[in-house]
Amino acid sequence: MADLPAREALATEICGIPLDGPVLNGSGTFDVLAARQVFGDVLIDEFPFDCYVSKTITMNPRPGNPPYRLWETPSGMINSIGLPGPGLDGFVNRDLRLLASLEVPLIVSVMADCIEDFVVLVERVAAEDAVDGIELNVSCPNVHSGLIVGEQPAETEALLKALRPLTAKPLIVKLTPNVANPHEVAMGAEAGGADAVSMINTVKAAAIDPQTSRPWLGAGAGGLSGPAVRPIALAQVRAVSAAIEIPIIGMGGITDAESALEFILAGARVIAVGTENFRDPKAGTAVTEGLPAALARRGFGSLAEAQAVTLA
Ligand code: RRO
Repeated sequence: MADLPAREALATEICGIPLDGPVLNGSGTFDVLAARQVFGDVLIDEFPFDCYVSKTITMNPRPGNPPYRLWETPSGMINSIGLPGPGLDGFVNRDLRLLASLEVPLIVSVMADCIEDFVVLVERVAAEDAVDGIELNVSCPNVHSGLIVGEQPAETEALLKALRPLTAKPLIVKLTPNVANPHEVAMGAEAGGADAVSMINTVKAAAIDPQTSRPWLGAGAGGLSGPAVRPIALAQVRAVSAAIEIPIIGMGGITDAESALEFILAGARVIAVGTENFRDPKAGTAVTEGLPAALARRGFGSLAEAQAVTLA
């Protein structure tokens, strides 16, 4: 076993944003505002992530989907949250103030159902000094807006071509796993000028209420996440990393340092913890603390050495 890498050996970057380590949160899986209400400043002062990704922001306030919104599965969870949120004004005027006080870089996730609204969201969010990057959520399984941009390579490329001139800040495209060839959508994002892709969003899924024999989730169906989807995510990260040059933020069922490292070895530059945050709000910290030993076990002296591995 190699010597245990020091904490500094986890330092990295994504799209030019310097990071103390490779651990982000998946959008919508760690609500800083709620965490402060429940846990006080503990989780803010010892923040579990090296970069914070906001929940997805929409143009107008939304109530979200009708209940029920969650269903636990073997090794996973189905959600059908449906993007509840304060809308763009509410986010910029209220939530962003707290997020700006975090001591880590901030990526804001946005979603719209037409290019015009994406333009408004990106222009407004990019103008905020506190925002280091923007994630374009083109892959939510829980909103029925007609065309899902992220399922079509040409639509994804056209969206990026419209947004790219609006800002020099990094644009990250959140990919859906619910297509036969995610690498083609990733190539569309790259051709349109994206700086990175993040993957995977949740896998389309449903659950039946044992009492009523009707769909459990209020919206009928939702998205599966957690360790159950990890092998799917790893396969897709491998396929996408072979097809594009821009970096990948890898996620899908990461629970610990070992599973985080699997994503790095599959081709992700950095990783995000999602569903595990619901079980343990300090899961991000646990991943970071376990990484030096996980790297050493595989003979790596730093994160950079693992990032440099290209699997055949
Ligand atoms: O809010 C949601 O229901 C949701 C979103 Br925006 C997403 O991107 N992925 C997901 O599983 N749920």
